[in-house]
Amino acid sequence: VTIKEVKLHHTNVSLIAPFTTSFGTMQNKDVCLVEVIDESGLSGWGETATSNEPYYNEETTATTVYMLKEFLIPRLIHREIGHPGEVHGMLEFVRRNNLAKAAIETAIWDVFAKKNEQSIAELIGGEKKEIEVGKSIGIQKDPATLVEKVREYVDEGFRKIKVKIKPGADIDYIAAVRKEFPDIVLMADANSAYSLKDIEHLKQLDPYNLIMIEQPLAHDDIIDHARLQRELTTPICLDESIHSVEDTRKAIELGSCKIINIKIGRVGGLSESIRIHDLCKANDIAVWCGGMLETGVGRAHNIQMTTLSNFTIPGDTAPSSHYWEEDIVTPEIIMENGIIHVPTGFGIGYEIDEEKLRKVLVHRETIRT
Ligand code: OSB
Ligand code: MG
Repeated sequence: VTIKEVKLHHTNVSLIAPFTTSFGTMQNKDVCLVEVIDESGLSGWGETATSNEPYYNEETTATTVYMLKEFLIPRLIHREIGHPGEVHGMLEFVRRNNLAKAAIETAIWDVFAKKNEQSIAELIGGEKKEIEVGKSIGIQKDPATLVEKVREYVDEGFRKIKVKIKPGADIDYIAAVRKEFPDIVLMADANSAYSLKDIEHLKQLDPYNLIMIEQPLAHDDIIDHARLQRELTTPICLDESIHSVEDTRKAIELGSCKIINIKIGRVGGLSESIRIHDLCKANDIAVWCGGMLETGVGRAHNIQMTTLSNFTIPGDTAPSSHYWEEDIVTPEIIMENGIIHVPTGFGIGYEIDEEKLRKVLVHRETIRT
Protein backbone atom coordinates (compact mmCIF):
# COMPACT_ATOMS: atom_id res chain seq x y z
CA VAL A 1 0.00 0.00 0.00
CA THR A 2 0.92 3.64 -0.37
CA ILE A 3 -0.47 6.13 2.13
CA LYS A 4 -1.81 9.19 0.34
CA GLU A 5 -3.29 10.95 3.32
CA VAL A 6 -3.45 10.67 7.10
CA LYS A 7 -6.33 12.04 9.14
CA LEU A 8 -5.81 12.69 12.82
CA HIS A 9 -9.09 12.65 14.72
CA HIS A 10 -8.42 14.31 18.08
CA THR A 11 -11.02 13.14 20.57
CA ASN A 12 -11.79 13.54 24.24
CA VAL A 13 -13.45 10.54 25.82
CA SER A 14 -14.84 9.87 29.31
CA LEU A 15 -14.80 6.51 31.01
CA ILE A 16 -18.12 5.47 32.57
CA ALA A 17 -16.32 5.32 35.93
CA PRO A 18 -12.91 6.45 37.22
CA PHE A 19 -10.23 3.76 37.02
CA THR A 20 -7.60 3.77 39.78
CA THR A 21 -4.21 2.10 39.68
CA SER A 22 -1.13 2.47 41.89
CA PHE A 23 -0.01 5.37 39.64
CA GLY A 24 -3.23 7.41 39.64
CA THR A 25 -6.85 7.72 38.59
CA MET A 26 -8.07 7.98 34.99
CA GLN A 27 -11.46 9.30 33.96
CA ASN A 28 -11.22 11.66 30.99
CA LYS A 29 -8.62 11.44 28.31
CA ASP A 30 -7.68 12.75 24.93
CA VAL A 31 -7.13 10.03 22.37
CA CYS A 32 -5.91 10.52 18.83
CA LEU A 33 -7.43 8.21 16.24
CA VAL A 34 -5.16 7.74 13.27
CA GLU A 35 -6.82 7.09 9.90
CA VAL A 36 -4.54 6.24 6.99
CA ILE A 37 -5.97 6.45 3.48
CA ASP A 38 -4.33 4.47 0.68
CA GLU A 39 -4.10 5.01 -3.07
CA SER A 40 -7.45 3.34 -3.69
CA GLY A 41 -9.26 5.39 -1.03
CA LEU A 42 -9.46 2.61 1.58
CA SER A 43 -9.10 3.65 5.24
CA GLY A 44 -7.24 1.93 8.04
CA TRP A 45 -7.58 2.87 11.70
CA GLY A 46 -5.34 2.90 14.75
CA GLU A 47 -5.31 4.79 18.05
CA THR A 48 -2.69 6.23 20.34
CA ALA A 49 -3.89 4.19 23.40
CA THR A 50 -2.52 6.97 25.58
CA SER A 51 -3.78 9.05 28.46
CA ASN A 52 -2.93 12.69 29.13
CA GLU A 53 -0.32 11.95 31.79
CA PRO A 54 3.00 10.09 31.55
CA TYR A 55 2.29 7.88 34.58
CA TYR A 56 2.04 4.42 33.03
CA ASN A 57 4.99 5.06 30.74
CA GLU A 58 6.72 8.16 29.41
CA GLU A 59 4.30 8.92 26.58
CA THR A 60 1.17 11.08 26.60
CA THR A 61 -1.43 11.76 23.94
CA ALA A 62 0.31 15.05 23.12
CA THR A 63 3.74 13.44 22.71
CA THR A 64 2.35 10.78 20.40
CA VAL A 65 0.69 13.42 18.21
CA TYR A 66 3.94 15.37 18.09
CA MET A 67 5.98 12.30 17.10
CA LEU A 68 3.42 11.29 14.49
CA LYS A 69 3.38 14.72 12.86
CA GLU A 70 7.08 15.54 13.08
CA PHE A 71 8.70 12.18 12.36
CA LEU A 72 6.53 9.12 11.82
CA ILE A 73 3.99 10.25 9.23
CA PRO A 74 6.63 12.07 7.11
CA ARG A 75 8.66 8.82 6.98
CA LEU A 76 5.71 6.70 5.81
CA ILE A 77 3.52 8.89 3.62
CA HIS A 78 3.80 8.41 -0.17
CA ARG A 79 6.25 5.48 0.27
CA GLU A 80 5.51 2.08 -1.18
CA ILE A 81 4.90 -0.29 1.75
CA GLY A 82 5.00 -3.89 0.49
CA HIS A 83 3.70 -5.37 3.75
CA PRO A 84 2.77 -3.88 7.16
CA GLY A 85 5.51 -6.02 8.68
CA GLU A 86 7.99 -3.51 7.17
CA VAL A 87 6.66 -0.51 9.08
CA HIS A 88 8.34 -1.29 12.43
CA GLY A 89 11.75 -1.27 10.73
CA MET A 90 10.96 1.91 8.79
CA LEU A 91 10.28 3.64 12.11
CA GLU A 92 13.34 2.32 13.96
CA PHE A 93 15.24 5.56 13.29
CA VAL A 94 13.08 7.06 16.06
CA ARG A 95 14.03 5.73 19.49
CA ARG A 96 11.14 4.34 21.55
CA ASN A 97 7.89 6.35 21.36
CA ASN A 98 6.18 3.02 20.92
CA LEU A 99 2.61 4.13 21.54
CA ALA A 100 2.99 6.70 18.75
CA LYS A 101 4.51 4.13 16.38
CA ALA A 102 1.83 1.56 17.11
CA ALA A 103 -0.97 4.03 16.36
CA ILE A 104 0.07 4.31 12.72
CA GLU A 105 1.52 0.80 12.32
CA THR A 106 -1.79 -0.78 13.35
CA ALA A 107 -3.69 1.55 11.01
CA ILE A 108 -1.50 0.25 8.17
CA TRP A 109 -2.23 -3.38 9.16
CA ASP A 110 -5.92 -2.51 8.99
CA VAL A 111 -5.81 -0.90 5.56
CA PHE A 112 -3.56 -3.65 4.17
CA ALA A 113 -5.90 -6.39 5.42
CA LYS A 114 -8.88 -4.54 3.94
CA LYS A 115 -7.12 -4.27 0.61
CA ASN A 116 -6.46 -8.03 0.74
CA GLU A 117 -10.10 -8.62 1.71
CA GLN A 118 -9.05 -10.37 4.91
CA SER A 119 -9.39 -9.77 8.62
CA ILE A 120 -6.14 -8.95 10.40
CA ALA A 121 -6.50 -12.31 12.19
CA GLU A 122 -6.51 -14.12 8.84
CA LEU A 123 -3.59 -12.06 7.61
CA ILE A 124 -1.43 -12.99 10.63
CA GLY A 125 -2.53 -16.64 10.80
CA GLY A 126 -4.65 -16.26 13.94
CA GLU A 127 -6.75 -19.38 14.37
CA LYS A 128 -9.11 -18.69 17.24
CA LYS A 129 -12.71 -17.84 16.36
CA GLU A 130 -13.51 -16.73 19.87
CA ILE A 131 -11.38 -15.23 22.59
CA GLU A 132 -11.72 -15.43 26.35
CA VAL A 133 -12.12 -12.21 28.27
CA GLY A 134 -11.04 -11.06 31.70
CA LYS A 135 -11.87 -7.94 33.70
CA SER A 136 -9.30 -5.55 35.16
CA ILE A 137 -10.68 -3.91 38.30
CA GLY A 138 -9.27 -0.64 39.62
CA ILE A 139 -8.34 -0.12 43.27
CA GLN A 140 -11.47 0.10 45.43
CA LYS A 141 -12.02 1.93 48.71
CA ASP A 142 -12.07 -1.25 50.80
CA PRO A 143 -11.99 -5.05 50.43
CA ALA A 144 -15.78 -5.39 50.84
CA THR A 145 -16.42 -3.02 47.92
CA LEU A 146 -13.95 -4.98 45.82
CA VAL A 147 -15.66 -8.28 46.65
CA GLU A 148 -19.00 -6.87 45.41
CA LYS A 149 -17.38 -5.68 42.17
CA VAL A 150 -15.82 -9.08 41.64
CA ARG A 151 -19.21 -10.72 42.21
CA GLU A 152 -20.77 -8.52 39.54
CA TYR A 153 -18.09 -9.42 36.98
CA VAL A 154 -17.99 -13.12 37.84
CA ASP A 155 -21.78 -13.22 37.39
CA GLU A 156 -21.40 -11.46 34.05
CA GLY A 157 -19.19 -14.33 32.91
CA PHE A 158 -15.64 -12.94 32.87
CA ARG A 159 -13.06 -15.73 32.66
CA LYS A 160 -10.36 -13.99 34.67
CA ILE A 161 -10.42 -11.31 37.37
CA LYS A 162 -7.48 -8.94 37.68
CA VAL A 163 -7.27 -6.78 40.78
CA LYS A 164 -5.12 -3.66 40.89
CA ILE A 165 -3.03 -3.50 44.03
CA LYS A 166 -0.66 -1.08 45.79
CA PRO A 167 0.94 -0.92 49.24
CA GLY A 168 -1.93 -0.51 51.69
CA ALA A 169 -4.45 -2.08 49.31
CA ASP A 170 -3.10 -5.53 48.63
CA ILE A 171 -3.00 -8.58 50.92
CA ASP A 172 -6.36 -7.92 52.66
CA TYR A 173 -8.01 -7.19 49.34
CA ILE A 174 -6.78 -10.38 47.69
CA ALA A 175 -7.54 -12.45 50.80
CA ALA A 176 -11.13 -11.15 50.86
CA VAL A 177 -11.72 -11.95 47.19
CA ARG A 178 -10.16 -15.40 47.44
CA LYS A 179 -12.20 -16.25 50.53
CA GLU A 180 -15.46 -15.41 48.76
CA PHE A 181 -14.46 -16.97 45.40
CA PRO A 182 -12.18 -19.98 46.05
CA ASP A 183 -12.14 -21.15 42.43
CA ILE A 184 -11.99 -18.11 40.15
CA VAL A 185 -9.02 -17.38 37.92
CA LEU A 186 -7.52 -14.48 39.86
CA MET A 187 -4.46 -12.26 39.48
CA ALA A 188 -3.06 -8.97 40.79
CA ASP A 189 -1.44 -6.04 38.95
CA ALA A 190 0.84 -3.70 40.94
CA ASN A 191 1.94 -1.33 38.15
CA SER A 192 5.44 -1.07 39.65
CA ALA A 193 4.37 -0.11 43.17
CA TYR A 194 6.90 -2.26 45.08
CA SER A 195 10.64 -2.74 45.46
CA LEU A 196 12.91 -5.57 46.58
CA LYS A 197 12.47 -4.36 50.17
CA ASP A 198 8.95 -5.75 49.90
CA ILE A 199 9.93 -9.38 49.20
CA GLU A 200 8.61 -10.65 52.54
CA HIS A 201 5.46 -8.61 52.11
CA LEU A 202 4.81 -9.91 48.59
CA LYS A 203 5.36 -13.51 49.73
CA GLN A 204 2.11 -13.12 51.66
CA LEU A 205 0.31 -13.31 48.32
CA ASP A 206 1.62 -16.80 47.60
CA PRO A 207 -1.10 -18.70 49.52
CA TYR A 208 -3.92 -17.21 47.42
CA ASN A 209 -3.31 -19.21 44.26
CA LEU A 210 -2.99 -16.21 41.95
CA ILE A 211 -2.30 -17.17 38.35
CA MET A 212 0.25 -14.34 38.36
CA ILE A 213 1.33 -11.04 39.81
CA GLU A 214 1.84 -8.42 37.12
CA GLN A 215 4.72 -5.91 37.21
CA PRO A 216 5.38 -5.78 40.96
CA LEU A 217 8.73 -3.94 40.68
CA ALA A 218 10.11 -0.94 38.79
CA HIS A 219 8.74 -0.08 35.36
CA ASP A 220 12.21 -0.38 33.81
CA ASP A 221 13.50 -3.41 35.69
CA ILE A 222 14.20 -6.98 34.63
CA ILE A 223 17.01 -7.81 37.10
CA ASP A 224 15.19 -7.41 40.41
CA HIS A 225 12.16 -9.22 39.00
CA ALA A 226 14.38 -12.26 38.39
CA ARG A 227 15.44 -12.19 42.02
CA LEU A 228 11.85 -11.78 43.20
CA GLN A 229 10.67 -14.63 40.96
CA ARG A 230 13.15 -16.96 42.65
CA GLU A 231 11.55 -16.08 46.00
CA LEU A 232 7.88 -16.30 45.02
CA THR A 233 5.81 -19.29 44.03
CA THR A 234 3.31 -16.98 42.28
CA PRO A 235 4.35 -16.53 38.64
CA ILE A 236 5.50 -13.01 37.74
CA CYS A 237 4.11 -11.40 34.60
CA LEU A 238 5.87 -8.41 33.04
CA ASP A 239 3.97 -5.51 31.50
CA GLU A 240 5.77 -2.11 31.72
CA SER A 241 9.29 -3.60 31.45
CA ILE A 242 8.84 -5.23 28.04
CA HIS A 243 9.13 -2.94 24.99
CA SER A 244 10.52 -5.29 22.39
CA VAL A 245 11.37 -8.85 21.43
CA GLU A 246 14.92 -8.12 22.65
CA ASP A 247 13.61 -7.18 26.12
CA THR A 248 11.61 -10.41 26.01
CA ARG A 249 14.66 -12.50 25.16
CA LYS A 250 16.60 -10.97 28.04
CA ALA A 251 13.75 -11.39 30.54
CA ILE A 252 13.39 -15.05 29.57
CA GLU A 253 17.13 -15.60 29.80
CA LEU A 254 17.27 -14.01 33.26
CA GLY A 255 14.14 -15.75 34.54
CA SER A 256 12.46 -12.42 35.27
CA CYS A 257 8.96 -13.71 34.55
CA LYS A 258 6.94 -16.75 33.54
CA ILE A 259 4.25 -14.84 31.66
CA ILE A 260 4.19 -11.73 29.46
CA ASN A 261 1.38 -9.24 28.98
CA ILE A 262 1.58 -8.12 25.35
CA LYS A 263 0.21 -4.67 24.61
CA ILE A 264 0.43 -3.65 20.97
CA GLY A 265 1.06 -0.02 21.92
CA ARG A 266 3.79 -0.62 24.48
CA VAL A 267 5.88 -2.67 22.04
CA GLY A 268 5.43 -0.38 19.04
CA GLY A 269 2.93 -2.31 16.96
CA LEU A 270 1.51 -5.61 15.85
CA SER A 271 4.61 -7.00 14.14
CA GLU A 272 6.74 -6.67 17.27
CA SER A 273 3.84 -8.17 19.26
CA ILE A 274 3.84 -11.19 16.96
CA ARG A 275 7.61 -11.63 17.33
CA ILE A 276 7.21 -11.55 21.13
CA HIS A 277 4.32 -14.02 20.91
CA ASP A 278 6.42 -16.40 18.82
CA LEU A 279 9.53 -16.16 20.99
CA CYS A 280 7.45 -16.82 24.12
CA LYS A 281 5.76 -19.77 22.45
CA ALA A 282 9.14 -21.31 21.62
CA ASN A 283 10.19 -20.88 25.27
CA ASP A 284 7.01 -22.07 26.99
CA ILE A 285 6.20 -18.60 28.28
CA ALA A 286 2.47 -17.93 28.23
CA VAL A 287 1.21 -14.61 26.90
CA TRP A 288 -2.03 -12.66 27.11
CA CYS A 289 -3.25 -9.40 25.68
CA GLY A 290 -3.40 -6.45 28.08
CA GLY A 291 -5.44 -3.30 27.67
CA MET A 292 -4.95 0.43 27.94
CA LEU A 293 -8.58 1.51 28.31
CA GLU A 294 -8.69 1.88 24.54
CA THR A 295 -11.67 2.87 22.45
CA GLY A 296 -13.19 0.25 20.19
CA VAL A 297 -10.48 0.86 17.60
CA GLY A 298 -7.63 -0.20 19.88
CA ARG A 299 -9.60 -3.07 21.35
CA ALA A 300 -10.57 -4.32 17.90
CA HIS A 301 -6.84 -4.64 17.16
CA ASN A 302 -6.40 -6.46 20.49
CA ILE A 303 -9.12 -8.95 19.53
CA GLN A 304 -7.52 -9.62 16.15
CA MET A 305 -4.10 -10.24 17.73
CA THR A 306 -5.50 -12.49 20.47
CA THR A 307 -6.51 -15.05 17.80
CA LEU A 308 -2.87 -16.23 17.77
CA SER A 309 -2.38 -19.60 19.44
CA ASN A 310 -0.11 -18.70 22.37
CA PHE A 311 -2.65 -16.24 23.82
CA THR A 312 -3.72 -18.93 26.26
CA ILE A 313 -4.74 -16.71 29.20
CA PRO A 314 -7.86 -14.47 29.02
CA GLY A 315 -6.96 -10.85 28.15
CA ASP A 316 -8.11 -7.48 29.53
CA THR A 317 -10.32 -6.80 26.50
CA ALA A 318 -13.62 -6.14 28.27
CA PRO A 319 -16.63 -5.21 26.09
CA SER A 320 -17.39 -1.60 25.05
CA SER A 321 -20.05 -1.05 27.73
CA HIS A 322 -17.42 -1.50 30.45
CA TYR A 323 -15.59 1.63 29.34
CA TRP A 324 -17.92 3.95 27.45
CA GLU A 325 -21.48 5.16 27.48
CA GLU A 326 -21.19 4.79 23.74
CA ASP A 327 -18.21 3.35 21.85
CA ILE A 328 -17.15 4.74 18.46
CA VAL A 329 -17.21 1.40 16.66
CA THR A 330 -20.21 -0.39 15.25
CA PRO A 331 -21.29 -2.91 16.16
CA GLU A 332 -20.09 -2.30 19.71
CA ILE A 333 -17.82 -4.98 21.15
CA ILE A 334 -19.95 -7.41 23.10
CA MET A 335 -19.21 -10.42 25.28
CA GLU A 336 -21.28 -13.58 25.76
CA ASN A 337 -20.42 -15.99 28.56
CA GLY A 338 -16.97 -14.47 28.88
CA ILE A 339 -16.28 -14.86 25.15
CA ILE A 340 -15.90 -12.35 22.33
CA HIS A 341 -16.68 -13.80 18.92
CA VAL A 342 -13.94 -12.62 16.58
CA PRO A 343 -15.59 -10.56 13.83
CA THR A 344 -15.19 -11.89 10.31
CA GLY A 345 -15.19 -8.54 8.50
CA PHE A 346 -12.07 -7.21 6.80
CA GLY A 347 -9.29 -5.43 8.70
CA ILE A 348 -10.16 -4.80 12.35
CA GLY A 349 -13.65 -6.21 11.72
CA TYR A 350 -15.59 -3.26 13.16
CA GLU A 351 -16.66 -0.04 11.44
CA ILE A 352 -16.07 3.45 12.79
CA ASP A 353 -19.42 5.10 13.47
CA GLU A 354 -19.03 8.66 12.14
CA GLU A 355 -21.99 9.96 14.18
CA LYS A 356 -20.60 8.60 17.45
CA LEU A 357 -17.10 9.75 16.57
CA ARG A 358 -18.38 13.29 16.02
CA LYS A 359 -19.75 13.37 19.57
CA VAL A 360 -16.28 12.93 21.07
CA LEU A 361 -14.35 14.81 18.39
CA VAL A 362 -12.34 17.89 19.39
CA HIS A 363 -10.82 18.56 15.99
CA ARG A 364 -9.65 16.83 12.86
CA GLU A 365 -6.65 17.48 10.68
CA THR A 366 -5.58 16.07 7.35
CA ILE A 367 -1.92 15.51 6.50
CA ARG A 368 -0.99 15.12 2.83
CA THR A 369 2.74 15.72 2.78
O1 OSB B 1 -1.36 -2.02 33.70
O2 OSB B 1 -2.60 -3.22 32.51
C1 OSB B 1 -2.34 -2.11 32.98
C2 OSB B 1 -5.10 0.41 32.14
C3 OSB B 1 -4.33 1.53 31.85
C4 OSB B 1 -2.96 1.46 31.97
C5 OSB B 1 -2.35 0.28 32.38
C6 OSB B 1 -3.12 -0.86 32.66
C7 OSB B 1 -4.51 -0.77 32.55
C8 OSB B 1 -5.42 -1.88 32.87
C9 OSB B 1 -6.81 -1.84 32.27
O3 OSB B 1 -5.16 -2.78 33.63
C10 OSB B 1 -6.94 -2.74 31.09
C11 OSB B 1 -8.20 -2.46 30.28
O4 OSB B 1 -9.28 -2.78 30.75
O5 OSB B 1 -8.07 -1.92 29.16
MG1 MG C 1 -0.42 -3.91 33.83
